[in-house]
Amino acid sequence: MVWRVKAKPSTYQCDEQSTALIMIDMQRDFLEPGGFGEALGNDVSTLRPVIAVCKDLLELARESNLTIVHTREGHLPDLSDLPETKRNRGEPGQKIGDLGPLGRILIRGSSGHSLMPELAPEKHEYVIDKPGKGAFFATDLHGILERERVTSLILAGVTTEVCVHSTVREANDRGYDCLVIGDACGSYFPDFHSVALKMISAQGGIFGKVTNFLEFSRAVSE
Ligand code: C5J
Repeated sequence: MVWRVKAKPSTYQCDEQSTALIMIDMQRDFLEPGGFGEALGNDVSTLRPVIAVCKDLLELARESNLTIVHTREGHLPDLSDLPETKRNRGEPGQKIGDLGPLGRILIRGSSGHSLMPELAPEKHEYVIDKPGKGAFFATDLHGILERERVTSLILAGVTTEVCVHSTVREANDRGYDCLVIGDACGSYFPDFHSVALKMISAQGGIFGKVTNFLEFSRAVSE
């Protein structure tokens, strides 16, 4: 079944056999008080509206039998995969690896590192742990997508201008056809969010195309 999604700058076309949903970093560390996002001085409540849209998107992807990949940004407890430059960012006591209300900040296995319970992965879905902002860097995401014969990616998650953007750029360079669901992405900075989406779809869709959940669900149910 071919889906034709109304998008910017033009209609996006894909089919369910070769399409994956990539749900980026919907972790407590970014969305809940006491995590990494708040340690960086952000108001994490700005991201809350995205959870419900991501939940609807995940349900639609499950009903459509898409390949589903969840990503989590985080580091090994011994910090061996954490570059010094990244470790040094933030206020003393609030850096990656320090102990916060949700456990060690952005460390694999701590409660802050886990995915939001509303968006918990199902058994057969992929969960990619990534040390960087882009989901292809230092992970086997590309291999997984090749094995699943995926060529089209539907992207959502947080934050729009950081990990979503980095992943879209990496995916585009690897030849994936990307569609970003704008209202299923969020940023602590509303102006960054809208500019980041424009940067993706500008210049003829230089990194990919952008739509919203309503348009995507319309195309799926047509
Ligand atoms: C950030 C992310 N914002 N998942 N990570 O540091 O976007």
